[in-house]
Amino acid sequence: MSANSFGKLLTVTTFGESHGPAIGCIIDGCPPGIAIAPEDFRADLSRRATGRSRFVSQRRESDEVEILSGVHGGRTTGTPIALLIRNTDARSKDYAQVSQTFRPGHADYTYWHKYGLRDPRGGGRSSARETTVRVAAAVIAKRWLAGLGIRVQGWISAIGPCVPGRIEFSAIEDNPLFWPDPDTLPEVEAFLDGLRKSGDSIGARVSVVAEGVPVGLGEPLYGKLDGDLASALMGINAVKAVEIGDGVEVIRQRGSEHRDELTPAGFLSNHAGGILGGISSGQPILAHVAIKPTSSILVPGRSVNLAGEPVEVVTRGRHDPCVGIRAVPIVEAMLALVLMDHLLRHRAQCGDVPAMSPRVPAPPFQPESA
Ligand code: EPS
Repeated sequence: MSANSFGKLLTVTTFGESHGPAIGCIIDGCPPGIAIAPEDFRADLSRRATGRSRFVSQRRESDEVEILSGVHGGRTTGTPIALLIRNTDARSKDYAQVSQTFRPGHADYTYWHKYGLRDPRGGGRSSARETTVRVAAAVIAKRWLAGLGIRVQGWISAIGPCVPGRIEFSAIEDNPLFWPDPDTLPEVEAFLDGLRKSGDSIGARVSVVAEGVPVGLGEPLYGKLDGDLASALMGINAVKAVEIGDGVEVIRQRGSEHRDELTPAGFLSNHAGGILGGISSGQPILAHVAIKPTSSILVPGRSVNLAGEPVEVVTRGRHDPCVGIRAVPIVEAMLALVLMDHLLRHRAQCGDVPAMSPRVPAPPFQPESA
């Protein structure tokens, strides 16, 4: 499988560049009969879109999805689904300077050295634009998962030094930052405003939970659910770390603290993040992703040009001060696609039983403890 495709039974191949005519994807292996229409993509695509608030890139794209194949009469047919989104607001002149140099911290450098040439306009494939079609593909996956009682929700769990005091699920979609704590929202907004004025950028932590996932998804040893999830999440541009459950905190934990004890009524905790031995436990799947600060910033930085001479780089254009904000629906998308792929894989090998009915019930997800 090529490096632009992921999944085993449900595969998604993305194509296109940020400043090319269009971006798109091919979804193969999708079960027939899922109801889907072009307007069904709008809600999730607008959650990820640029131009939604002063805290994100001001590029304006309509992100209208054209369904080219695989859907007839409003339902998936089981044949490859092709989705296309045209780029309508690329401003390539912003990249004239970048074409002769390397932005410090950007993939400019490695793409150039690997391929010996690059499409500098908009960062090409290294742009966040590519993630649009992953989110589109996952609209179909989320719909299929919802039919099985599985729901995926992401939120921002840190922006630089700002951490939410609590996680209120009902508040996440009420603000463009996906910030789950209304009390500390003004503080984060003030922080981001100051950052924008300084021309700098900041990193972020995105958390995601999938509830209603049955026990039994994931295959030892090279098809572990957490292994595939980590690969899918790390495959998002700008991701520098992935954690499952308590993640790096396990370093400080004792066995007696970390283990999730069992009673006939179910698990008593979820330090494992819903995955034991690479296989889902029936508990909520919980993952966290660290997103680096955007490298295209106005703060001058040292670099070299294509001739290897020292230069000072200042990157102008319509860049995100915190690209992690828009990553929330992308992280949800990758989790949904991995879960759908693994559900299909589980069915192919084991059939629906017993994975579709957990033997030990899981307690509901407690956002406060995330
Ligand atoms: C991006 C730079 C900006 C963002 C873009 C990601 O685009 P431009 O090349 O026009 O300056 O707007 O994000 C999107 C267009 C999008 O849809 O996510 C980058 O360098 O990654």
